Amino acid sequence: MFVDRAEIVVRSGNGGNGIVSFRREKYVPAGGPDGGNGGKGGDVIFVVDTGLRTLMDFNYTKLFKAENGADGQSRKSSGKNGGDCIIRVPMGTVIIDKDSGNIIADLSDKDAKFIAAKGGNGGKGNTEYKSSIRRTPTFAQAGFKGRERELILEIKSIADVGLLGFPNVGKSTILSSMSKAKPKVANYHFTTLKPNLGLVEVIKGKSFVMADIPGLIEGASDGVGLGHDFLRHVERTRLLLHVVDVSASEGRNPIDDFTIIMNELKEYNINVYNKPMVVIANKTDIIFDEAIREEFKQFIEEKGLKLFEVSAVSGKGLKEAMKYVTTMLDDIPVEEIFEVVDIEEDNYDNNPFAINIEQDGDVFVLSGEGVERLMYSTNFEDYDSLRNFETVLKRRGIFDKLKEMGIEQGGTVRIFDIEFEFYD
Ligand SMILES: Nc1nc2c(ncn2[C@@H]2O[C@H](COP(=O)(O)OP(=O)(O)OP(=O)(O)O)[C@@H](O)[C@H]2O)c(=O)[nH]1
Ligand SMILES: [Mg+2]
Repeated sequence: MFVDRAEIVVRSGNGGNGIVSFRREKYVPAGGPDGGNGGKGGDVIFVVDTGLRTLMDFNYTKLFKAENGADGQSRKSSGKNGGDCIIRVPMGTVIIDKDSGNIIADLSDKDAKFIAAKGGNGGKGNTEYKSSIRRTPTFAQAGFKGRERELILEIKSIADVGLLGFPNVGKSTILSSMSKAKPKVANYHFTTLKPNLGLVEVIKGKSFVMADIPGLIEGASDGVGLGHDFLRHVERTRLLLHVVDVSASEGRNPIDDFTIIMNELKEYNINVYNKPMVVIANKTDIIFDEAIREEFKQFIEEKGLKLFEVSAVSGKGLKEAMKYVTTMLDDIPVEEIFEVVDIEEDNYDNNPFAINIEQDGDVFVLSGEGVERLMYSTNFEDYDSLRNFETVLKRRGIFDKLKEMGIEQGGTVRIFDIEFEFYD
């Protein structure tokens, strides 16, 4: 089954904690602080891998984690940074933030790279808190948290190979016989109104995505028979399989069919016209005029195009055609077959200093990552550390906010399950 959409969860690494440590040397009774900083958490980074075609692998792995940074060490050694998590995706992958529904990245370039989740910074060790008035800081800073987010991946490229031709020539039959796709097949025109995608693998390990494009008719380049909509699908393929009913079962001559379609391609867009093309002469099982078939064969070969004579219902000749196509694709770059999409701003409120205040009766409750880390960083038995705790809250305007909200001297502030009395 061809998968062009996947949902995954990514998680960047937490920053390591800074630590409290003091030099311990022989004959030096009270050494200075030497606690090192925590290492940075790893990022989650998307990169393009031009060898990939589908998002199939994301069916098996759903969670992608970067490493956490290590805690600091004594002797002012910083903790090791966490390793990044590199996610390889096919070119043309669009990344959508599941929460907001915004498109946040468009990896349509072979060198495209996108950091979807930044790792948290490491916390500072107690060495960093040393100052002229605080010679032996007994507190350190907790590491900053990484970030977890749900993402949707989508590929906009519709296929490597597009089956095109007049209606009813057997395009959907070819797709269903060469892949697990089950497009509707019926003996009338415009059975297919939207492309169906199938994964074709006739050479092991070398699969490609094939689409049956709705039938084109004369005037398609002017919009006749939804021509424009259909032709747009062809634009985003690397190779065209031009299918012709060589049995002339509907009374048209295959050379005319071929010529009309080529004219429409040229009118529509010269780049489409110039795409690599392989010709499939289909319905060879019901040929009643060998001359028509022979004439068509000559006509195509004179153009220097490769022709395969097949029967899609019996499957005869199809495998060889697909093998040829597989090899041909090796030499056709996945260039710019993608539409440019509008990228929304990746606005994520990732303020690691954020502190929320809520009122619970008379009690003022502080929460948020900022306060969580501050708590973790504080040594409540230590006067200096407590002073630092207070200073940080003041500096971030929390005291002012509390007063605005009407806290009295001696009022209660709660952080997690610890309650403090408020004095300004
Ligand atoms: N005898 C014979 N009939 C075929 C062959 N290939 C397809 N058909 C028949 O031709 C009819 C049309 O086949 P489809 O595969 O639906 O054709 P299509 O090109 O996808 O048609 P649209 O989607 O309408 O453009 C069906 O009745 C098929 O069974 C073939 O090799 N031999
Ligand atoms: Mg069809």
